[in-house]
Amino acid sequence: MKLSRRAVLAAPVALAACDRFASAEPAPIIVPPLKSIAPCPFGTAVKAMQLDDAEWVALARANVAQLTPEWEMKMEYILAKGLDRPNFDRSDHIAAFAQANGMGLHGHTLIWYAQGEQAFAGLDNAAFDRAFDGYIAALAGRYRGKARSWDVVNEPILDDGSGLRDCHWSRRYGHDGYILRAFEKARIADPEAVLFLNEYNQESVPAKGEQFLRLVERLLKAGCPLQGLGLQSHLWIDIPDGAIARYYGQIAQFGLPIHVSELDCSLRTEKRLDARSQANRIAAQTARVTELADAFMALPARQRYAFTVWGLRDTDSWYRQGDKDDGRDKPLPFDSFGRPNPMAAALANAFRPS
Ligand code: 9MR
Repeated sequence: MKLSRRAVLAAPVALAACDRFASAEPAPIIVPPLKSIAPCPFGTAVKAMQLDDAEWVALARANVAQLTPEWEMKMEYILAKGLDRPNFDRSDHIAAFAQANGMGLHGHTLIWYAQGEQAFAGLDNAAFDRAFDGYIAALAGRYRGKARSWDVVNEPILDDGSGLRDCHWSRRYGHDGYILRAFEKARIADPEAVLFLNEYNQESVPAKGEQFLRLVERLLKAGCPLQGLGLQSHLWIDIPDGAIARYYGQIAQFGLPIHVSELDCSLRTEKRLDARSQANRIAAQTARVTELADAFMALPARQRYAFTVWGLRDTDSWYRQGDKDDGRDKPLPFDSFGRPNPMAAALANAFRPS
């Protein structure tokens, strides 16, 4: 029964409680390897440099069955030297590591409003078309048979959900037009890969979720080879209770595979005065992650495509890089030493069959 399972995993090691020498250190959290209990491939984002970090490699081999390149399969890296000098060295390295370790590879991302503006600047229409189609053909074609799926288009919707973003792609092909074109070209480049539309805040910002559902409807009606829906799931602790579960009830209607594609849950809030303790924030995080994982588990098995976290250790997170790092956020399932966080226990509890 669910409650008792949760209690077991979250409970301190019983012996420690009886030991008069027990320290005040919280008892270790013990979880099975996440890939062994997830209902589908359990994945993580990866940066090529992590492949040289023995601790990261050991944690990944134990827990994950699939990799998503965090940034080195994007235009910002591949086209850094220009359209005519694409650089696939790091994405090749990640793909080879995945293959050597029996892990799946999820391609991220072919077309994104945030990338490629500089590389495509100044092209006339015919050259733009050649470059757009050629990029997708080159990248998706290169990993044909290696990537099991692709985020073909990333984040097309405005943050407030009021419509689709204007960008260099939409200015040439129209708002739905660039998405349709990208999917068609990806389909040709790799006829077997599962093609995803990927977006954040669908389950947390109702207007954005609504806009995503309408976009999916239009694309399917237009004959787009869209085959999967990516919910990035960059969660935060104050998402209202029930919002995530409600959205899963709506998005499941299409019958398409769903990928939790970039899960993390920041403990930070934007409230200027927020005196909540770290323990209180972690309890809220557990509630949000549990709601998400339970909603995913409630999908029909054929719709549970993969479940990916956006990094393994807190210190691997984009929230903990550079200026953004407050030194305290714990958005991921493992701490900086690779020990399970409460988030790992929340996932394990949701994944394990009752
Ligand atoms: O985590 C990624 C970070 O390392 C990169 O610098 C950044 C820009 O490429 O992208 C981050 O990942 C984003 C993902 O590609 C799309 N959804 C939001 C993610 C977090 O910003």
